[in-house]
Amino acid sequence: MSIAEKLPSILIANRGEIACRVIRTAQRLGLRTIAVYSEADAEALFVQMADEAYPIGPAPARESYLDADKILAVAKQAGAACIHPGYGFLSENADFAEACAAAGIVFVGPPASAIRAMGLKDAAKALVEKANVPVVPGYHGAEQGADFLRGEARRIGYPVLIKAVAGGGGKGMRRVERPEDFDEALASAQREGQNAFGDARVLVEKYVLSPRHVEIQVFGDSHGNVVHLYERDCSLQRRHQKVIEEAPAPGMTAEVRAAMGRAATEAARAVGYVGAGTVEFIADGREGLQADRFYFMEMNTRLQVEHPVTEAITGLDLVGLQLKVAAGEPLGFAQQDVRATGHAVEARLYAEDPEKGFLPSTGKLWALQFPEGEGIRIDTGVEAGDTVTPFYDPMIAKVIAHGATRDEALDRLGEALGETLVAGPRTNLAFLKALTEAQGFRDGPFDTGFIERNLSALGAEPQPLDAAAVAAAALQLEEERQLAGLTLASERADGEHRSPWLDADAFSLMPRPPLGLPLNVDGERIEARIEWHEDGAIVSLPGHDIGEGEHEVALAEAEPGAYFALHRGRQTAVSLFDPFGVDLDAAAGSGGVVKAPMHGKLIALFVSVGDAVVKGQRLAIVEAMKMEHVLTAPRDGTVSEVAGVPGSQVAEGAKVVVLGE
Ligand code: MV4
Repeated sequence: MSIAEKLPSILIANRGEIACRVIRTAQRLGLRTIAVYSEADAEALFVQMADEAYPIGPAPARESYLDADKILAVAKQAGAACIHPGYGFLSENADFAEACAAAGIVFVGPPASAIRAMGLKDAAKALVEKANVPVVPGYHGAEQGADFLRGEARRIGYPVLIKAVAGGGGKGMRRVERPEDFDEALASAQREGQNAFGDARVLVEKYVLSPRHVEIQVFGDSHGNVVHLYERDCSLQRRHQKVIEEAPAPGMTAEVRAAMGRAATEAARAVGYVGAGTVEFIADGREGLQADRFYFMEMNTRLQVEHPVTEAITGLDLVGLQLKVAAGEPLGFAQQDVRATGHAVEARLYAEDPEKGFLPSTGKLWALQFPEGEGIRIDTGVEAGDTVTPFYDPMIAKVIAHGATRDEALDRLGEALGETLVAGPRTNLAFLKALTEAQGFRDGPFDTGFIERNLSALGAEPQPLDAAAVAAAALQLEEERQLAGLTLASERADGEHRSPWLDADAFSLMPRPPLGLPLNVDGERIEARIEWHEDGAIVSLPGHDIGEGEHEVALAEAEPGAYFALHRGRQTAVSLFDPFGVDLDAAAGSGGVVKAPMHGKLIALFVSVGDAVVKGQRLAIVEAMKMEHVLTAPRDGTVSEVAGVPGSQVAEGAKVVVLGE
């Protein structure tokens, strides 16, 4: 019996690229696909792709993609045989998995008991330790008093890491170097754990130095088979957000792979695992990967964002395998049948601004274009014209490259990124391209601190004006201005209302004088000077070197007279200067205004009006997306204004503290 005979229809309880990804395989296998969507996603690609689609509520995830009851009601109404949760949202919600089963709908994922067993860090560690899986030395017990835990930290030896028991993704995690810093770090980790997960309990571990994140993809079926599909290296992260993932891991040996693969499948067996899962290890990377220097971190009981690199090297369709296993069939292959070919890398293209501390960026995608090429795969859930909203993860696409060697894969990835065009929101495109070329990443070994140590070399700091981009846009705008017959104030100095240079006859008779074209460049007024010569025009910008352009500038029109000039992965917004259209706030620069990085809650304020502060001093803490963001002074100064009191909500970009001289 085929998969589609056992599971004729599937509801995808997710959105964006992963919903598209699941739909593609489900349709290939002949399943009827059912999408659910929030008000923000009515026009989204995944809704268009699905055979059927049902609205499930307002944009905030809590009222739509996280509303288990609503999704189950739709599943019953539409007659869905199974539900694929994707990643995030309800994917690791044991209650939801159970509710599906109770409704007679197959949950495409592990049994609820396995999700629960791996959900709590301390319990999961104790459990896998019994199955002979190595765990980091530490205290994972119930006693939570500060004095006791400080004693445990001393016993374990500094540096230590305090982690919220219910944590994940770095939330509620504090590295402590010295005993005297222990209490403050403990209080902060407990507070974050309480706020984010409603659980203030922590565990204390030895801090693994030069940590590398290596994870093993595992698969189980309902017949007791468990295999692993090699490893992925996800060490290239920033603040626990993966940036580039790859398979296999650089420096992996057959011996370490066998040991890690065995540990991962043992961990999976220990909880009766069925379906796709990932066992995360942390490896001490100081002397290369070693069979006795990796430790179980956690198990993710879902399909992961980075699964395409595993698909690229193994040639397997992991969603197809999930459906096969969900239909009750055996995997159909054994460990020794799993082969890997070549090397694969994945880069996550995000709507965020590396030049502004990776702040999420939103807005309409005026242009979006991806290349095709040998070994290139693009997984995306958006198209030109869509809007990146603040409601969901701002990932625009995953760019995946496969090659015979790591170098070839990285070359292909870099080339693909170079041919990718995005206009509208700021993106990390240039940053990703720089990473593919970074010597330290190319040569290895690199650990999870690589990005943070190389921010400047990777261009993740304010960059000077892209004069080549502005020049290209200036010429385009000037050409359009001539075609439209618009005159500039400077051309009207003599009282004429029509420039003689817009008149074809006059143009042919006289040499054309240089022109000063007033522009709005990313909210700043800049005058471009255009000079005409026999073989074309030359643009110069006062105080800026345009340089020889070996890289093409692509122009994406936003509205008449306004362009995004795309150049080397960066964008510059250029329009004819309109004094009433300028964002004065942006043009003035932030100076001493310290703003909330995201929508959130002000949970601590350390200064009041009149306080003298020094650059880098902590001013306030904003809690957003369940994480604490410390706001620091951008320079020395005196506090001239404090907006808000602890406990109050702050909007993204709202000023929190203002510094005077
Ligand atoms: C650690 C560690 C060092 N020692 N545990 C970060 C997220 C969470 N999954 C576990 N993490 C870490 N746990 C010990 N005992 C360093 C990290 C860590 C890290 C781990 C994986 C990937 C990126 C990381 C970045 C910083 C810290």
